[in-house]
Amino acid sequence: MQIVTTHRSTDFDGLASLVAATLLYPEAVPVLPKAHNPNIKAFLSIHKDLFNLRRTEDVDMDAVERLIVVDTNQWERLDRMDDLKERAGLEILVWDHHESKCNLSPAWACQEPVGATITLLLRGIRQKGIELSPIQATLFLCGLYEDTGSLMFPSTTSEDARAAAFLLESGADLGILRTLLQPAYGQKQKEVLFEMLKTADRSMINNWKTSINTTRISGHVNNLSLVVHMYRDILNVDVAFGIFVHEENGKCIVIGRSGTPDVNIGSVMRSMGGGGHPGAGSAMLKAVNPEALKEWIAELLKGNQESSIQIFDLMSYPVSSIASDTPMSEVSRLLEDKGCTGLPVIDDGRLVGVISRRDFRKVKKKNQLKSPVKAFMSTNLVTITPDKSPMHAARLMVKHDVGRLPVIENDRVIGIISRTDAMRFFYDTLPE
Ligand SMILES: [Mn+2]
Repeated sequence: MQIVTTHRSTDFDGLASLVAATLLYPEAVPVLPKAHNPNIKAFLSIHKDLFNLRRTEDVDMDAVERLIVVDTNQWERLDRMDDLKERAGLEILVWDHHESKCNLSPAWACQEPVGATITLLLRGIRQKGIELSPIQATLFLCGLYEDTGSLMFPSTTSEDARAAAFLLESGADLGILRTLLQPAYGQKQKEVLFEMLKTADRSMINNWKTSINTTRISGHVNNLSLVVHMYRDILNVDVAFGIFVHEENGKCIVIGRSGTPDVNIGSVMRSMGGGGHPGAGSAMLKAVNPEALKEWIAELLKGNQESSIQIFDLMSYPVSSIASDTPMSEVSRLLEDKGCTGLPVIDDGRLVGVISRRDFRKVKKKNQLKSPVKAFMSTNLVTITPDKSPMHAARLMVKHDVGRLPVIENDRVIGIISRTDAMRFFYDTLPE
């Protein structure tokens, strides 16, 4: 007998991959974990009969010869499959997109870091020329959109987008999709969010605006990840963590959300025994001191040097600069020669202004070109320190509508970062 199963707290990608696997392995019986997410519950309440899903207790485990696991690669995340762990001759196949190290010892695995596991299964389905029904296509697209944030999460690959196109061609219904993916934000979630906002604070960790919030909850609250998502939005921070302490048993659920590519929530959560993706993840911890937990998260973030490129690595130096008594005609020639759009104005090593091509609009008469640059330069200085992130620089440039920021250390200009330098970082074309 063959069975296919997925992780507990099953989400749409898990369910979609489970159903897709039964198309690739028609002999396999789909086994759905007992615990699944509320929107899955809602989906199954209408569609259950279509998929012939079983529970672990309904399966004769002794007869299982092949186990197909989708959307996870960990024994711990399966529902009551421990009996199979030591089974001699059991063949295990894995389809998964998580980056964590697989502990299932599979005979065969398709493990690639695409946006959703369903994308990998669709590769197999298309190769075999299997046609999908509109209901299947809708379910699969739900999984794809949920795990990729409708193709917006940084983990999204071009293959995910092609898979979405294929599913739309197969009749996936976006109207139904919208209803299914509608997050369950109700009274309980609202209460938790309000509680969090009462004690919300922000701090800077490695130049990321961060908020780590501890809130006590009682009973079961669904969809805390949505609450943390909204919390991060409202506070407008780069990284947000919610530590939810169960009043009854002291268990802590940690949920993280990141809006900056610099912080990989998944790797932070894996250090805590949980899991997730670069943008989102969670971990469950047995009775621990929430204060200590908060410090632990802060430590992990400090150590998260994944891509902590700083302004220092991107800035240009040495800096061409001019003195404030340089005539405008000379400045114009310098800008032309150097092919740049602006220059810092420095007197005795100190930044006193910035002149850019734009400032030349203020020159109305030709003889004004004889005037010194200090008459036209802008003295409203926006600068940055070398330890800041490119994201920080980009924000300053947008906020103050400037194209370059002098980089200041100990009152001296040590470099300059331009919009082009920042762009180079975001588009990943850094020179080696
Ligand atoms: Mn997934």
